[in-house]
Amino acid sequence: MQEFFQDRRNQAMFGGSVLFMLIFPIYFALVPSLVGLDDAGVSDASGTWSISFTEESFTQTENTGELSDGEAFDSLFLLTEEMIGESRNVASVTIEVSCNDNDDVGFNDGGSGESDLVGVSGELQDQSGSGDCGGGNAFSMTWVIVEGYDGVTYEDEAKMSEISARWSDNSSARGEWLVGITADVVEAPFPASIANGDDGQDYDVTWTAVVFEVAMEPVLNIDDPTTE
Ligand SMILES: [Ca+2]
Ligand SMILES: [Ca+2]
Repeated sequence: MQEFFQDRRNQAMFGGSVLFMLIFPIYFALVPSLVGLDDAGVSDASGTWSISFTEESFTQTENTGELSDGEAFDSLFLLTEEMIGESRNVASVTIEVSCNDNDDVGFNDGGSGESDLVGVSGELQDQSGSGDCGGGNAFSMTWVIVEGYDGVTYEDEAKMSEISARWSDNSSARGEWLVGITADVVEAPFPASIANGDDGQDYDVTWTAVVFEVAMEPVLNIDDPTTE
């Protein structure tokens, strides 16, 4: 046996065999999760995982049409369980409202908005915002559903169930999102308004929901015995 190990080539072969003896049982124990056979036992496997994300965005755009000063428009965005899918989570929902007041010069319009999330699942806080037309968005609101989501792959040593829980949206954000947009039309005082008049403003509205799926792959960081 000692002679066997004196040969450097035999040492390497033996080390390689040990390495595969270790890797294969681990690999096959994890195969069901790799191919998506997610039963309770497997889903709670612990170890070092490479966690990655597949992302999809749902976008809805609309224009409010011409609103007079103080007039309101209800913008609705429906985010359904069917759109999200069972294995995916909602990272965030954003509404952006922009306008371009080209009706008059020197009397820039603006707008304001207020959410009503009574038709949305989860404990989400209502928001409000306001701003001027031109120069980017008049206002925007973002609801972060899964804190810290950035879509970047990372490694973690944990149970699969812990990682899943970390990235869960807890079934919130589903339903009918509503933001009421109110026009703030500014025009030159009379009699300048005769020449420089402005009796309305329209607003572009963009809703974006970011939805993602988590994938976990085992990281096999077993020390190679041939290099020890
Ligand atoms: Ca104006
Ligand atoms: Ca206007």
